[in-house]
Amino acid sequence: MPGFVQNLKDFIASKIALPLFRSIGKLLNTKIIPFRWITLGGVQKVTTNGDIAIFQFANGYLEIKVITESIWRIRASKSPLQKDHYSWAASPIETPFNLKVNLDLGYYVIKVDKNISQKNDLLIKINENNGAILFEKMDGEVLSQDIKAISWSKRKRWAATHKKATVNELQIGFGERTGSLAKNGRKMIFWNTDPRIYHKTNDPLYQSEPIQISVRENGSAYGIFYDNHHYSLIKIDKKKQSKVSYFTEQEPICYYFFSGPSLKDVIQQLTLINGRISLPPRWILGHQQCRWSYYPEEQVRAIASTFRDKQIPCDCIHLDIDYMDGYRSFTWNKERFPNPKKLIDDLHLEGFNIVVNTDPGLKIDTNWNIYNEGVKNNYFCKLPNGKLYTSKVWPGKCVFPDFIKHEVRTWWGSLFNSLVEVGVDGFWLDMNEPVTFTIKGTFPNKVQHHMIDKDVSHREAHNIYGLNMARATRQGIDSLRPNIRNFIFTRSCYASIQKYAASWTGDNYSDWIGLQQSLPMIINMGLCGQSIVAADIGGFYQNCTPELLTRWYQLGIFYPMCRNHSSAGTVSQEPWAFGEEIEQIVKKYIELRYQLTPYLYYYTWEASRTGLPIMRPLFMEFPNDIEAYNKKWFDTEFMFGERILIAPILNKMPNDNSSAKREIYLPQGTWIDFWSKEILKGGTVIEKEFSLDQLAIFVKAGSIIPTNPVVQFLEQTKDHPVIFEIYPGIEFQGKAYFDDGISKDYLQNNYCSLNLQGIKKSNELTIDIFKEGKLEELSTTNKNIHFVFHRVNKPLIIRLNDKKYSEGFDLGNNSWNYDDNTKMLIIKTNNYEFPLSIQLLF
Ligand code: MIG
Repeated sequence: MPGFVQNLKDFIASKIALPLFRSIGKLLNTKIIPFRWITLGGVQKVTTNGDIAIFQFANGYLEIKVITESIWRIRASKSPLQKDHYSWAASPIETPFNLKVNLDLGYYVIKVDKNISQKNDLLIKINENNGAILFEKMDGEVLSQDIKAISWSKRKRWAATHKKATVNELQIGFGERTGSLAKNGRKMIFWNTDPRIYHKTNDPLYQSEPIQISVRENGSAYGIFYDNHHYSLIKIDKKKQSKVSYFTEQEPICYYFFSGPSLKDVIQQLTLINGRISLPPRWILGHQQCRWSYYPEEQVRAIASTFRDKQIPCDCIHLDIDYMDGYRSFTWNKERFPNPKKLIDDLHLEGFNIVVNTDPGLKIDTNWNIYNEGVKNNYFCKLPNGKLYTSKVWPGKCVFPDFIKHEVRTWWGSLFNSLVEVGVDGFWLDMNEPVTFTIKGTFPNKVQHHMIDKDVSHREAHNIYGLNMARATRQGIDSLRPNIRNFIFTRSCYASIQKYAASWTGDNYSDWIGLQQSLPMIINMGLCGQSIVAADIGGFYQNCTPELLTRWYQLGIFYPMCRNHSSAGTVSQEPWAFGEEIEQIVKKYIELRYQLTPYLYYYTWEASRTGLPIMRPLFMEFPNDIEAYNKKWFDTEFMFGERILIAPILNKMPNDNSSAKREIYLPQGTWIDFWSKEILKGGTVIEKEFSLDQLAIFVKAGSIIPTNPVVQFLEQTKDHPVIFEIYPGIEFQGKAYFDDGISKDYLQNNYCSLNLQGIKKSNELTIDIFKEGKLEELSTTNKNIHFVFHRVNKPLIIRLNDKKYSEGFDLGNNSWNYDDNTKMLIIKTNNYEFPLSIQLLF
């Protein structure tokens, strides 16, 4: 076929046919919000029972339940509420509290029954005439207020709430969405979709996390988790004082309210209910390489050896769908991969971990035991007439496991045995929105799922299909490999997914918008509790360019998970794909990620304990800095943990130029330029040019950042010293976390976490290091620690606990040296005990 005909065909397919199909598909999935609504009406009866208060209205019932002083649950229904409430996301939590209700000036005031309340405790007021709810803190700050009481559509079973926000409140969270971090002015649908379109207003994408977090310029924040997994929608109007309307096809409507008072508090409260990540294996923090698809086996080996030959660090290679036999999940294509076990064993020896892709659609093939077993045991989704539901996906005609059903989850989990046996390290779940190759793009509503004790339509189970696939996989693999921190990541999910799996932002495009959007997207997903998220570095669809790949790595090395991935049919985009110059720059940044892994590892561990994200919006760390709430900054800069600020280049360089210019806001305080160690005053905007190899990184003054030397894969760090980089300041702070990186032994206290604190006085600088956890050392094989003080005066004497040392002392690995030019002091020691006190005397 002549080239131009092919090009024309491609053009028509991608610019006309695809968007047309997608628009029709979207229409088929869209639901129209009803017009006529009934609200609660006046209160008729109030009963309290321990932690619960129930209000009976003219037109419905409202239940208020306290969980903690700052977490309350609201449920409402047209008919009396059932006592037990089942949630696919929230864990039931025993509460020690009781409620008390008073009628005061037309409002029922509901408080926790205790003698002394704190100013941040939450109380709720309910209007006795119309049922509107008001959420207030004990100190009088109104957090949220119904503009209209909870209401029901006259026909069908929709429920709605309409709440008023204060002036200039930012509405963030809402899971995986395109566009700015703040969703003020947006309409957002909760209906898991494989979108194919990824521009700034396209909605929805693959995941549903109905979580609203509201932040104010005074630093106060509150959150709402609308725990309704049915088709739902949030509309936020554009005015300065926004109205947030929430509609769901579910009844009873249920939501949790989190009263903060700070953003960090809200996230801890939310993740107390929805769960937190379990600590992943350390290798997932390394660089990961993927492509649709690497095959046959020789190509996988070639990719692996290219990384090692070129000394570009890499911890993991992903195998996309083409490793399978006819796209049958859990099988291998024998021609392409004759001996998977041998391949994986060999790659393990080279320090690579292997992740494989698995899809839910299972091929109809009566010669395949997995298909036969599923049919025999009723594991697949059916139609109302009892016949199997079938549709096309990659393997051709498929059936689909009903993950909503308990036995199916157990069965599915056990199927991973064959992959675990050949040594597969991680599991990648795809197409679980679920996708079918039809115009609607997913199952028809009539498909049946078995939910606890009844059959429900797909309409009801759609948004929790991916969540339950991930849950089944997690439970299966954890029971196959009980003492390993197993790694699973998924494309589709519902809120609380972090308990089971990490995720990535799906099929983005190799364009500048794709790069720009990944920043607010990953932050918002993190705020919803998903601490480990990746966006495809370099972009998935379309051809990446050398400049885009470089800038994408400069941002991507700070994603919680750093994975290069691209679609079949696009140009290669491995770090070396665009020649020597780009390769060297990309390598330098991947190496930087490896140097910073001890710092990243600490924040990953923290995420598992508090739910706090790794990539943070500026206003999370600087809640009292008004400029931190400026979209210009929060959409283009972020904090990596508590101490490092990143301001990436997100735009193409002008054609006649060899650098890109950008403005950077440095929040209040003192900052150190990571590269030059120059000291800068915060609360200011700086403007700078960045050539292709440059990236703006700033460290908060007084930070102590744990790092390690560049290694090719993270397992090697155990043979190297840990280096604490100490940035100039008056007060010093840092944290670090160490364990074996792979087992669950850390849960038995087999870890070492360090808290470093210090202070500088006129002729003395002291750093005290306190340890938590049973491990005596930082790793089982290496005991060496280096302390690198930047921009410090030369000390006369150094003291480690009670031992005094003068310059250059050398007792094996113990020494200190000072460089007058750079004003850098390096102390090396392997002879220490915690608590350790380091004193520099000037
Ligand atoms: O229909 O497995 O988002 O990462 O490379 C496409 C092939 C199916 C979609 C995933 C993408 C993956 C691709 N998959």
